[in-house]
Amino acid sequence: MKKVILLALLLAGSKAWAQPEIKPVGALPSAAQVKWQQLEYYMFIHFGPNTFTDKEWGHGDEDPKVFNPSELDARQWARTAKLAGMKGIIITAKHHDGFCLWPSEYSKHTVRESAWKNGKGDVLAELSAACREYGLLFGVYLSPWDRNHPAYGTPEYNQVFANQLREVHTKYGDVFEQWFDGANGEGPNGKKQVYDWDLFEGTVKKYHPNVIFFSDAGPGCRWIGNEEGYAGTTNWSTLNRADFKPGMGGITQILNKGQEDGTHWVPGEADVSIRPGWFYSASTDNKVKTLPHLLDIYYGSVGRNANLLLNIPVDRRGRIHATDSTRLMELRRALDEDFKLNLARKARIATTNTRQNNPMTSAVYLTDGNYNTYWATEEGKTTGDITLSYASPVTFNRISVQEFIPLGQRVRSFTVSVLEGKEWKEIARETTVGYKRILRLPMITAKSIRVSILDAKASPVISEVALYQAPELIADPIITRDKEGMVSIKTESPDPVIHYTTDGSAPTTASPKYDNPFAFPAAGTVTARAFVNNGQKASATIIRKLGIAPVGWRVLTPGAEAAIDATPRAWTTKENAYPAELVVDMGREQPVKGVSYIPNPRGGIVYKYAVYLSADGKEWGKAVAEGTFANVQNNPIEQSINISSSASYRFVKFVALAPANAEDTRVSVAELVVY
Ligand code: FUL
Ligand code: CA
Repeated sequence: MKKVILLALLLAGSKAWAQPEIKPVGALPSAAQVKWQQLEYYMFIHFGPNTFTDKEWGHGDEDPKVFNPSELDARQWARTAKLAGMKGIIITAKHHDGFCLWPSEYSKHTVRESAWKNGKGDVLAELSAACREYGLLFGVYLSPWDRNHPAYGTPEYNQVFANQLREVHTKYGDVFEQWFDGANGEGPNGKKQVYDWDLFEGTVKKYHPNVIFFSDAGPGCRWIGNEEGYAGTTNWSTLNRADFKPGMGGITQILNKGQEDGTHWVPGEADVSIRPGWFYSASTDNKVKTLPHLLDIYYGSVGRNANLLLNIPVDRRGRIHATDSTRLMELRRALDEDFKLNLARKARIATTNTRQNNPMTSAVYLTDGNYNTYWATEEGKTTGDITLSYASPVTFNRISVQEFIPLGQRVRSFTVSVLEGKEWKEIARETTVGYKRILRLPMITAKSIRVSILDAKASPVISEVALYQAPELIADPIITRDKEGMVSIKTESPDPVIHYTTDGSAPTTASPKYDNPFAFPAAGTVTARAFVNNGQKASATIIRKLGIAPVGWRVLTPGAEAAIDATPRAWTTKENAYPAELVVDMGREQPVKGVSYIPNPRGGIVYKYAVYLSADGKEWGKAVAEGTFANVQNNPIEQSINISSSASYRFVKFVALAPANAEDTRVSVAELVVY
C-alpha cells in the first residue's frame, strides 16, 4: 500500500495535471497563468517626475530635469522585495506624464533629458539587473495615456506606443507581467486616443509569449476593481472578456468578484499602495499603512484568490524609505508567524464521496504540501466533506483551502464546522475557494474540524487544506470626531488602555489616558496608541489630522447637510448637476489654511474643482484654488487643497466643475473639511 502511494506521489509530482479521469470544467488557466498565480505577492514601484514634483498625475509639461535621484539604488529595492518574500517587481516604466525611465528613442521626455547621471542613466537597466541578481521576476507598467507625446490623440501614437513596448521588451531580458492602466484622458492637443490593443498585445507577445497582461479586462489577469487591495469574498477567476474593455466605467463590482461562468480565465490582481498615494511624498511619511492594515489586505487579496501587488514608492534619493521597508519586514515576520505550523499535517483525515479507483486522487494528498496532488469526489458528485481529527484538541484561527485550478475553478460554496460534544457547530459559511482561500476566524479549540463543500460546478478537486494558529495582533485604534467636536477613540482588541496626545507627539503610557469622549473642536492632530499587558505591548501609532469641527455651521446649499455632518454619509445631487456649488457658513470669521474634499466612494466623484472664500457671503472675488484631483475615481481618498491666504473668512464655496467619470454626472460630497 505504501509503495502504491509513493508511486502515485512520484507520478503526481512529475505529471503536473490533466488526469484524464477528471474532466476539466469551464475556462481554464494557461500554464503561464498557473505559474503566475503561484507568485501570490510581488512589489509595485511608482517612480518618476511625480516623485520630485509631489504629484499623483503629472501633466507631461514638467521639465524632465526635475528627475534627479541623488543616490538611486535599484539593488536596495530588489533586496527589500526579496527579504519581504515578494517574487518580483513591476515598475512604472512610463506613467501618464509620458516620462520614460529608459532612454526611449520615441520620446523627448525620458531619463536622457533628465539631470540624473547627466542623461546617461537607465532605470530599467539597473532594476532588471538587480532583479536577476536577487532571483526576482521583472515586470513593467506602461501607461498608454501619455500627456506629453505630441502624437497622442492621433493614429500615429499607437505605433509610437508599440515601439516603446518593443524597446522595453527587447532590451531588459525577461518580463513576467505587462501592466496596462485603463486611464485615458486627453493628450497635449486635447484629444483622446483610440487605442489599438491588438497591436500592443501582439507586439509584446512577439518577444514574450508567456507574459501576463494586466488590464481591466486581462487577458492575463484583471484589475480587482479598487485600489485598496481587496478582492471580493466571492472571487471567480473567470470573466466574459468580450464584454469588457480597459478603462470602461461601471464595471468595478464585476471585476471585484469575477464571473462564475466567464468565457476566459482572467484571475484577479489586487493593487494597493503602502501609502495613501502611489508616488512618494514626504507628506505621507507618517501615513504608511500599519501592520494590521497590511495583514488585512493580505488576507483580503491572497486569502481571496487574488495576487497582491503592493506598491512601495521609491523616494527622491531613489531608495525605499526606511519606514516603508521596516513595515514590509514587520509584515514578513507576521506572515511567517501566522503560517509557521500547519496543524492539518498531524490530523487524521476522513473524506466523503471520494473518487474511487483513481490512484491520482487521495485524501492523503490534502496535506502533503504539494499543490499538484489532490483529493477529488466522484465524477458528478458536487458535495463532499473533509474532516480533520485529532487525539487531543488543537487551537486554530486560520484555515486555508486550495483548489487545483489547472482543472478549472469549481467550488461555489463551503462551510467550516467544529465538533462540540456530539454536535457540529458551523463557524464559517463562504462561497468561492479558487487557487487559495484563507479564512481568519476567532481562536477556536476542537478535536474535529470539518470543511464541507456544499456546491460546486463539477466534482471538487482540492489540492491542500491547512490549519494555523496565528498570534493575535493589537488592533489599530480608530479615532473619530462628531459634529459637535467630541473625539472618540475605539479599538477592537480586548482590554486595551488607550493613551493619546494632541500635540503631534507619539503617545506613551505617560500621555493622557483615554476614557471618555473629549472635546477637541479646533483643527489639529489627535494621535492614539493602545497598550496591553501593563504597557508591555502596544498597537501602531494612529495619527488623525482633523479640520475645524462644524459646530454651529450652516449649509446654504439646500439639502446638503450631509456634506458637513462629520460622518461618511454623503450629499449627492441628481444627474446632470455640473457645475454645482456647495456653500457653507462657518458662523464666524476665521483663518482658512486649506479645504479638503472627501469623495463618496459610491459615486458622484468630482474631478475638476474651484474654491472661493468670502467674509460676508456676497463678495467672493477670484477662486483661491482651482484644479483637478488626480486619480480620484480609482483612489477616492481625502483630497487636500492648500490655501495660501492669511485673511479671515466666514463663508466657503466649493464648486464642482467636472466629474471624474463622464457617465456619472452627479456631484457627491461625503465631507467638506476646512483647516
Ligand atoms: C491608476 C493610475 O491612474 C494611478 O496613477 C496608479 O498608477 C494606479 C496603479 O493605476 O489607474
Ligand atoms: Ca496536495
